[in-house]
Amino acid sequence: MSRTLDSDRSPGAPNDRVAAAQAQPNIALIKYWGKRDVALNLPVVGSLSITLDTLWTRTEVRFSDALDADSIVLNGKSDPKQLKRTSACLDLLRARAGIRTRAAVVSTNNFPTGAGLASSASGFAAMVLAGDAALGLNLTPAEQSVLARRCSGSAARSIFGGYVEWAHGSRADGEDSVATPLLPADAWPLSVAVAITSTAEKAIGSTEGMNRTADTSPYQDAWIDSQEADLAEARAAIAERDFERLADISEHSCLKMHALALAAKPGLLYWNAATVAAMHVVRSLRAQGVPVFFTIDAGPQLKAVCLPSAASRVAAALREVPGVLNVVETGLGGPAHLIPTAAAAAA
Ligand code: 2P0
Repeated sequence: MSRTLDSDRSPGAPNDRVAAAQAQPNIALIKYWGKRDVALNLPVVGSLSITLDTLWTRTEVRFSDALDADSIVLNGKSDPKQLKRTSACLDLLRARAGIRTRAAVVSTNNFPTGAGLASSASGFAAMVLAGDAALGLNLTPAEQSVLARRCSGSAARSIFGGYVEWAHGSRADGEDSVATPLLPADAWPLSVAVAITSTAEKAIGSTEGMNRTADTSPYQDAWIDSQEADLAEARAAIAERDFERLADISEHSCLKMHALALAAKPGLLYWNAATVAAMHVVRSLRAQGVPVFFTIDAGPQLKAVCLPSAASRVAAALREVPGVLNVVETGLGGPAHLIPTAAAAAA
């Protein structure tokens, strides 16, 4: 590699190591909530998710000797609040490569950040893929999933497309707490309508919420004890393409996670009035025979999962709910993947 003067090493210097990647958010049907090891970010339970397709994060990672600090630009703005987690994730990549080089990260989401749409899942999955490629680490998807998990738990699942299970694992070092793909998206296409009821950043982030729940909720043991049966039920429903069975177990897992969090001290209430109104609309549609169920994460958005034949009816019904600001329709998508750096820059 040729040497360059420091003054030449602005973004784009020849010996910079740069790559870009896209990842999509995922939605857990069997929820992750709670950590068995905070430092290694190991979950107390396994979880099972679907990866989406039209919502994405595109991220460029540029390691450059010209930099004396990491930086993150999110949706066109420097974002110092995200810097600590970004640097921690970059540190894992640097440790793998045996380097100390700082990096500039530029990331764009085409959906609201921090409002329960799992921007940390797609964000850190994209960062790990781009960082891996920039540094030439040649990680396997499983290794990428383990690294992404350390950055944000649900990011472990966004490495893969379609139906994905993330194992809680039993090893103390966490190397077996990795996601694996269960079924590709096109093997059982489903549609998802995301009812956006607020674009504000949530007051209590998932990490803090989980830790508070583990420390204070009286239902924590029951949550952990019942998770394996829920996962087995969801796996069977997916293997049989049994929508009703998947609907029942998914709503159960969602409501159980929220019951657990509601019982923390102080209780975690992630829903607003429109979230609850949308839950009733989905239940009413299902009672009329429409193949649809809801799931809700650590935020006020409701995700209605349905068979593609019901997608337009479900989206139209959600648009009528007072307080629903917007409904985003999507299908199931593929794995995180590399993209040209120009595509990330243009995002
Ligand atoms: C999930 N959530 O399974 C659950 C359900 C939210 C509710 O994973 O602390 O951002 O970075 O590991 O992955 C959101 O939590 O938390 C989440 P960290 P993460 O999708």
